[in-house]
Amino acid sequence: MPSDATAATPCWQTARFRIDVSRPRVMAIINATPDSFSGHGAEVDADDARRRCDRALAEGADLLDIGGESTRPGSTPPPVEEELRRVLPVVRHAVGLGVPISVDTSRLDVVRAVLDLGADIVNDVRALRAPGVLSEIASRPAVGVCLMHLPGEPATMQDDPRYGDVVAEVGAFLRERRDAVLAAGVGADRVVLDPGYGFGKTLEHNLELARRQRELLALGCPLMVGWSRKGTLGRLTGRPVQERVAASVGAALAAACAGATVLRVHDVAPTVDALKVWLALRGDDAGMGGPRG
Ligand code: HH2
Repeated sequence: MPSDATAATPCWQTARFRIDVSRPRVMAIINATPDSFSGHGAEVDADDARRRCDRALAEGADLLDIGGESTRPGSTPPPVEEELRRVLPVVRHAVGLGVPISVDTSRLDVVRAVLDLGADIVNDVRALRAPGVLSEIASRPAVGVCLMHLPGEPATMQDDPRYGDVVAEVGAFLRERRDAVLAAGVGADRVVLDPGYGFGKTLEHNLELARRQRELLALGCPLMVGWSRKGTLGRLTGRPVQERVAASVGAALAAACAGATVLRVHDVAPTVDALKVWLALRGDDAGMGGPRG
């Protein structure tokens, strides 16, 4: 059984880049989906998604996270051919941009195809539980992974979620998945964990996780968080999804203060500004100079 201590690392090893996560990094969300909760609702346009990649980098994103499946509450996955159709043209473009490229997927065919194109990271909301995915990742020398907590499936995850101690249960799940990944031969420095804010959790569960987020750092892996524009922020502010930028920046900053080092966001420019100021105020203003160690 791998110990927590050996998993501790300030770097995230990915296929082409060793990312210094001793300070927060901004991961831009590039959804190539027609149905994400955060916007669009129109047919996917690969040119538009490619332009969003370029813009996110111009605004200071450190990494891009490209997704072809909406995992909003109540959603069901598209056919795998459709997910491939959405994601591949965007990944093909993004891998030439000189930054680490993550793909938000759970499916073996998509994982294989994007890694063959040169993607660096698999961000899996299902924590590499689909058949074949973990062994595919383990067969590659240095692909980074993000393992997220998701109880059940997005279609039903918000149907009365219950926990005894949400932090203990999310922590136990992440530990079990982390250990399974290490046992398959993936190096500890390739693994990042994510509590999955908004996934199978009520407002109270999300707040409890946020307040005790530091407890998850005891697992010894860097933490990713995705608060951006989520329903809990809408509940707290009374604002619709398009008006949650300030709330999202506030949540990302609070998560960074509590030790999260990969911030998954839609609104790159305001997040980068907020981090610059926070790092300068705490005397660490060299911090936003790029992720590659
Ligand atoms: N949230 C979403 C999707 N992927 N991955 C990680 N690691 N953490 C998250 O919190 C997370 C995630 C949902 O957000 P979004 O991609 O904007 O929406 P949709 O799934 O509707 O496309």
